[in-house]
Amino acid sequence: MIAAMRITVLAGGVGAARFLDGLIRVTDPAEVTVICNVSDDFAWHGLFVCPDIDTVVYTLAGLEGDQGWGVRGDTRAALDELTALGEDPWFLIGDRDLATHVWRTERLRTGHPLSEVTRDLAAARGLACSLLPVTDDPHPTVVLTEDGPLGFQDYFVRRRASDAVRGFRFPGAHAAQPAPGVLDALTTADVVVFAPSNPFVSIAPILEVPGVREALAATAARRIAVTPIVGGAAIKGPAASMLASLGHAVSALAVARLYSRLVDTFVLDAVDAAEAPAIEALGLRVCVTDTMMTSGERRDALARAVLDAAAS
Ligand code: FO1
Repeated sequence: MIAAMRITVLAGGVGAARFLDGLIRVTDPAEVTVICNVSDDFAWHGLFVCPDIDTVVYTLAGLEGDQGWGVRGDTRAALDELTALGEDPWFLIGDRDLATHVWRTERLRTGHPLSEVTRDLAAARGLACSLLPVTDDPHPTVVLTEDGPLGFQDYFVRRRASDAVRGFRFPGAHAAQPAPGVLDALTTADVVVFAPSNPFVSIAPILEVPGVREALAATAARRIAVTPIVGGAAIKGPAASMLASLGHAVSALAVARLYSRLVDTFVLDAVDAAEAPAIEALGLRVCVTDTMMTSGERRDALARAVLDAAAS
């Protein structure tokens, strides 16, 4: 195990959960704080679903679904009944996962903030790290497409990310307050890691919460981003098509450009090693390693490489 450092991770999506899975095995989980995107959250049949929080919880609890989200081996009896009632089953909520949303919705309805509910969820699932939503306030992503604005899950799941993206809006951002502990976790960390997450719809909405960019600028922590793009493709999800739609190259270098004023170190996959000089020319240190987290060992190795880069 690597010597204890206080590590804060900005996280959203399956890539972040897999990175965290390795991280908590190679370092003391009690020193890890996860600041999680909430801009994918939405209401499903009146229930409050937090996909990024749940993906972290299930993955770290050893329940990771086959697709990276949901609960492994979950059944879909409730969804089949809803379908029999005439509902379109476009968003696949499994039976075990459903219990989480029922429980969370009731806790929120009775006045508990999302940060408290998330803390209790993480504890109930045995997580030893701290898990914080970036904000307790409503802070959705609106995806701007040629067909007009779409809610994130409408864009991503219902319409299978098939629309060309023109931009994003975060209409709740100006009024959102960072959740308790978020700014402290940034200012007191030894290392802040941008997980291998989508820069536009996972990391950007975290940065949009007032105070987060300032805390990142003020922290003495090493700030390290892990590439979500490997060999010109996204590890998972729509990051590659979003980069292309928005006029960027689909490359790790393009992501490094987006992050160049926010981090000091960029973790690049070995297949993209040729991009290292251009990333260094942005003023970033580069760590070249294997970033494909296709096994537990590779997740651990990536986490170790990130912590080694932080310590060097
Ligand atoms: N992603 C899909 O592509 N299709 C689904 O039906 C789906 C259901 C789902 C249920 C619970 C959950 O926590 C996540 C789910 N996801 C699904 C993933 C989710 O839409 C995305 O991973 C995140 O919002 C992007 O980070």
